[in-house]
Amino acid sequence: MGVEKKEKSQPKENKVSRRGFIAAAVAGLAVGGAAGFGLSRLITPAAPPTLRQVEDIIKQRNLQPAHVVSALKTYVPGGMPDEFLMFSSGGHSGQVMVIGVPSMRIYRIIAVFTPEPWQGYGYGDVKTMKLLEKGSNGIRFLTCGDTHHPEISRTNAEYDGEWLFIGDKLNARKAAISLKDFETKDIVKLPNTQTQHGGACATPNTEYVACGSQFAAPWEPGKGYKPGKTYVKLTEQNFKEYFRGTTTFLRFDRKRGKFDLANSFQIELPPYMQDLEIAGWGPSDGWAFLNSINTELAIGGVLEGRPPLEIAASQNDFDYLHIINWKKAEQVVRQGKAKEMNGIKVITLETAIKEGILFFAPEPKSPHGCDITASGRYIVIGGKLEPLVTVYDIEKIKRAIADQRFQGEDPYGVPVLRFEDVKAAQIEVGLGPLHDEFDDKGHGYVSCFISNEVVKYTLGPPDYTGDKPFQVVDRIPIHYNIGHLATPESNSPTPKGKYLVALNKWSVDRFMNVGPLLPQNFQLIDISGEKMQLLYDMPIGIGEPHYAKMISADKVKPISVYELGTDPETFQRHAKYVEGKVGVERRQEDGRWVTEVWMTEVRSTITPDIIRCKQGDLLRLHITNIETTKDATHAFAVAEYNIMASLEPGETATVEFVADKPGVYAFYCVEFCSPLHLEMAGWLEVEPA
Ligand code: CUK
Ligand code: CUA
Repeated sequence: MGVEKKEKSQPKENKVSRRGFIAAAVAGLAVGGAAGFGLSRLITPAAPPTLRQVEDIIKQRNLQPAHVVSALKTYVPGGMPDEFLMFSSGGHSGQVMVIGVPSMRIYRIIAVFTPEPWQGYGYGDVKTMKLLEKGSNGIRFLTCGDTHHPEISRTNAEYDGEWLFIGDKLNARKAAISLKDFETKDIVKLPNTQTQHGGACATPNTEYVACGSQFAAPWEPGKGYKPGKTYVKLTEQNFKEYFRGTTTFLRFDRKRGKFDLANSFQIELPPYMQDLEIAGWGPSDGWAFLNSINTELAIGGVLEGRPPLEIAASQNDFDYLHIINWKKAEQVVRQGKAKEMNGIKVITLETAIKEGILFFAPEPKSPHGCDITASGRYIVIGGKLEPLVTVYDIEKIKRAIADQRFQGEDPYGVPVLRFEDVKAAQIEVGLGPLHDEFDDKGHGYVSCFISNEVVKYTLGPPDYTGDKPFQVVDRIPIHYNIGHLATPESNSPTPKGKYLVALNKWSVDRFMNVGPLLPQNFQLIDISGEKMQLLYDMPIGIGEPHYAKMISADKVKPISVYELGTDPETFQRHAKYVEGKVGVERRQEDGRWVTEVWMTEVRSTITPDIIRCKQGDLLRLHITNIETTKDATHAFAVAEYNIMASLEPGETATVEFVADKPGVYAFYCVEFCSPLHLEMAGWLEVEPA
């Protein structure tokens, strides 16, 4: 009675709204988000701040006018878009980061080579388990990677915003990520290759994604390299004779979102350390370029009386820029002149030389980076150990090759062009130049690791038509140890200029001390004017980014809700989705017991909420998130079983595991999706065998 009385004394609307609220929550709160926005509109906004108040804040916070300008140039209010999206490698986190520019906010971390529970990647969701398994090397299940160079799919050499590719240096793998839903769709292990560094670089219409190896792998002549099988005793002599590098041209099937090894090819390369690779357009269409280090063929061996690799690999004044005629290579493969090795057609070094596919040009000295200017005419290499940027001219390269003007051959018989014949310019920049990016006005920007700066220079015609080509025009200090840098749509025919992000390895004193392992530092620099201007320092605390690709945000057009029952791997209806079906079926399959369950998730119910099976059963759960509302993601996790799936609205996923331990285990939705999210749960009963 007392309770009733109390309730009666409450204001009437309150009672009604409370009941309505629960009813709406139970019914699924179909317009949860929208209702929230409605409420906020009822609150009277505060009066706009006066200039005086702004000045007070500047004083109180000890800011300089320059800080305020930076803040005004980078602040992006909630609800407003960033101008650019930057896809950054996550280094040895094995993932990819999606960052808005100029706000420098992280929007997504895409799971690629490393299991990631929030996305339900690698924790029982069959499609992600299979992806990681397929991308492994056949000798063990790989769960770490080292991502270096992202690439965006291209149409007529322009970034088209449909696909993102990234390589794993550690295990020579390549991944394709759809920018329709920002999920990894394929991973392949490159045959005959142990490690790769050449990036992912797409040919002008994404016919191929190319990538060179890094450390040469032991190689059986005519048979190639097989992980866990190929053994060659490591000696200096054997290294020369029986180790090989590769460059792989991976065919990519856009429709299926899969790499197609059967229609890919590979070129055997000498055991130099191949480095970054890029495929050209315009005058360099049909050609790919790859730099290299360790043409000394050193193997190290400090305890065996040889100098360390670091010293032995830095003796030569010149290493070799690899110049690859991939269009010709494609023809040679079609003519049947390639040899099948471990599931891919390989053009042997001998054939590559004979058919005029592979040429070298000297490049000083232990270089780094390999970039192409907007016109497609200049190939730009960072000097690393020389304070120089070397610019090659593809017109000169093509002419020298046509005239057969060579200075000789390398020890493997690869023709070497004369440096003077192919060089366009050398620009003295700063110490430790690594990578180059370009703007829309014919400037290059080079990262200088040792002198801690970004140096801006002019290119030559047709990229830059002013009267002082190939000259340094500006420099800006960075903090500290810059590796790559990124400008919007650089390394394509139409770079956009405006911003540059310096991807710095060290942050030292730029942020709060959060322990000896410090974040990397992304520094946003305004390049719209004559002088570069530092705008913002962004800590990166998840891994060591190498390269990043930045594109106009409006080129990327992701979906927000899947059609009901979609399998994100194919964007088709999931093979096991049956509209309206929920239930448990237990039966024998090839001599083992399988408990198969059709489940749905919707605010705030998991159906069925009790699943009973017997110990030893293979549990196969087909879970559909039947929401149609944007952002209404549910997740699914089972206690003690290491199972975690994420189900975006409309998605169907199959989760599989063996119910090997008896007991009663809670399962629940892990995304706080509704007021009754805590009630969105159930039980798995595993009856002892
Ligand atoms: S590399 Cu890391 S700084 Cu892998 Cu492109 Cu140059
Ligand atoms: Cu669905 Cu919490």
